[in-house]
Amino acid sequence: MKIAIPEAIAMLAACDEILLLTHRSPDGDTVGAASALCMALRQLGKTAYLVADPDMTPKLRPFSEQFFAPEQFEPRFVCAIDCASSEQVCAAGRKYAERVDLCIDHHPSNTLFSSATLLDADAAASAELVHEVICALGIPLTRELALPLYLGLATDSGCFRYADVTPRTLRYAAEMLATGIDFYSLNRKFFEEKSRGRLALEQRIFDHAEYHGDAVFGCYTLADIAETGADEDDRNNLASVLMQVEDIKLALLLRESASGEWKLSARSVPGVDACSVCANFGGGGHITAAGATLNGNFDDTREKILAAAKREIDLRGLKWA
Ligand SMILES: [Mn+2]
Repeated sequence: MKIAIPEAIAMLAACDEILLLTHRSPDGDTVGAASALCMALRQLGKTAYLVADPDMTPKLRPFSEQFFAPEQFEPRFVCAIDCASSEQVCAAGRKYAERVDLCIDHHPSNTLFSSATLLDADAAASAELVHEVICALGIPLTRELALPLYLGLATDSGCFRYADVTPRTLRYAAEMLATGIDFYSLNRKFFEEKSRGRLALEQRIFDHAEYHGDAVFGCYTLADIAETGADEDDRNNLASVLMQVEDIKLALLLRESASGEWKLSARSVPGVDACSVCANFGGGGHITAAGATLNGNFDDTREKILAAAKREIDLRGLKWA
């Protein structure tokens, strides 16, 4: 069932012993929005924790670790943040994924797996919705609350560059900046600095890149990861690097995972549907940023992806070569 802010507020005001679930392959939005909500709920005197995800990346740990639930914690209320489906809930929270009471999300592909869902696909980040929830709860926006919310807004919007940014996104960001957060350091850490491992991996992706007219296909393997020393953080949002290529409308990045599967990340300009490309393989996400998991050998997997990409490019009257 879809609900609006007032009902979400009523649910949060009435509940206690709360566990907040973040999604697998955690990003700044799921972590920032969940951490801010956790802080806000604690300010209301409630017991609230984040699921202790051991896969939390080093860059995101400083925002999340202090809220991790102790092992013996048994929640009475489960709230998923930025999770579009129960499968997306991180492994550490999987046992609660089928009993989620409230989901706060902005993915248009949300499966409404939660008892109640506060879904706004026009929000650039789940942090935008959590900001509204926190305000509606009557909690003043402090610097402590604003920093993780800003993390969510900034990371999901590519530092306010993506097409899903709205005046609302920037108004909320302005409110966050007004609290005196150190946005410069955060922006530098998340959007400017790259480790040497990241740069080496980006170089390999471009070394292997195949250009097909308005689309580009790139890939990297477990060997590339080992040889470049790129860690989990270094591998975040690599598909968007392919979108930096001039005139590219659709970028596809395939990576080998330790489980033997292939993970596809797709990015596109508005008007090209990266999500529908991924939907061919049971994936989903946003129209301009989506993902899917595939099985099979590399050559067959690559062929299937290129065929799906060509269909999308042809559908939009774009160039394939
Ligand atoms: Mn998000």
